[in-house]
Amino acid sequence: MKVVVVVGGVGGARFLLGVKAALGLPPTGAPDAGSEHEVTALVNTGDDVWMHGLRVCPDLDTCMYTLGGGIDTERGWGQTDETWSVMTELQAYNADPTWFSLGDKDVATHLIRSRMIRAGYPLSAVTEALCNRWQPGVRLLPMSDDRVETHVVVDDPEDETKRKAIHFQEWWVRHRAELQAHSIVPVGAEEAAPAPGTLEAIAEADAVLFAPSNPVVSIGSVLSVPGIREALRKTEAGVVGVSPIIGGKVLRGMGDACLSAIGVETSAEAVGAHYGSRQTSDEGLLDGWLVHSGERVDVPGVAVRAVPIMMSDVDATAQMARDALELAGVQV
Ligand code: GDP
Ligand code: FO1
Ligand code: CA
Repeated sequence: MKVVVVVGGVGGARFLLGVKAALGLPPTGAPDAGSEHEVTALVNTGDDVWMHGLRVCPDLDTCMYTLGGGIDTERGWGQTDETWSVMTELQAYNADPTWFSLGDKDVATHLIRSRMIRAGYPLSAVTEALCNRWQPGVRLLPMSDDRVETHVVVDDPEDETKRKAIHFQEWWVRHRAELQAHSIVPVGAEEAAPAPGTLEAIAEADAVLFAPSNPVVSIGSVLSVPGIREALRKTEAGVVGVSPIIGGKVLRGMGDACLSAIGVETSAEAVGAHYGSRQTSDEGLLDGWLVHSGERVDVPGVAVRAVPIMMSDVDATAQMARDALELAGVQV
């Protein structure tokens, strides 16, 4: 079976662990030779940023480290058993930005990526090379090889009459999303093309799932790449999303600030309606929407199912993935 999953970082990576388990794939490492199942993750790259001359791709790396067994599970980003010598040295030089930390082991990933990008390799090829080591067991495809970076429009702290756009990482990490976001813009998206293989994977899929990732800066960024929405609307596969919101709250992080910025309420119902129905609306993307047990949610034109959607462990997440696949019309 061919499954495509649209993902961001932590929420996406954990969901992918569940999808692999649901399909009987090993938690880490490559699928057994001859496995009939193939999972392709379309990963958000709007969080990507140049830091200290290094290209950092947080969501790709979070997926790669999580599925490769090397993630720091507490932090949710970067590698386990990290040390911070490079960062301490950079801080001693007062090297800007001092608010973004790169672990020593993580730096090696960024050195290789940056070297390959400077040598002219596209991000998809770089990601494939990095995955040769990590063996995530799913195909990790960046949403685009072109540079797309999410920026957030905030009040200019130096001039109250003005607004300015800052990189998503500055807003998220430095300001902890506490500066009011007037808008969130995927800069470069209009001129970007989907990475090679993306549209084919969607067209050939038996099921397409939206992970319970941030609807604005993870799923929204992937959808901002021209061609991806159209491919999702056209595919014969069922398209099913999993709500990242339970009981009117995001489960981790400051995702509610992103939803407010685009005028969408923090509720499973509002986010489902934001993605919309593939059947009954011109722009909508969903056939099915998975929400948490006990929630009463109505999204016109979309089959809503309420099941446990807390990713408390891999078994619970695998059951969620099975429910999502079933709603998409496939049997595992
Ligand atoms: P990020 O890129 O690291 O911010 O991660 P994602 O965009 O992939 O996912 C972040 C979202 O995951 C948050 O908005 C959370 O609400 C959601 N999330 C985290 N844990 C869970 C969980 O156990 N269940 C569900 N349904 N959503 C979760
Ligand atoms: N998040 C932080 O809160 N502080 C950091 O210093 C930080 C560094 C960092 C380095 C590499 C990486 O892959 C991720 C990193 N993150 C950090 C997480 C990241 O900024 C965000 O959580 C995501 O981009 C949102 O998905
Ligand atoms: Ca992210």
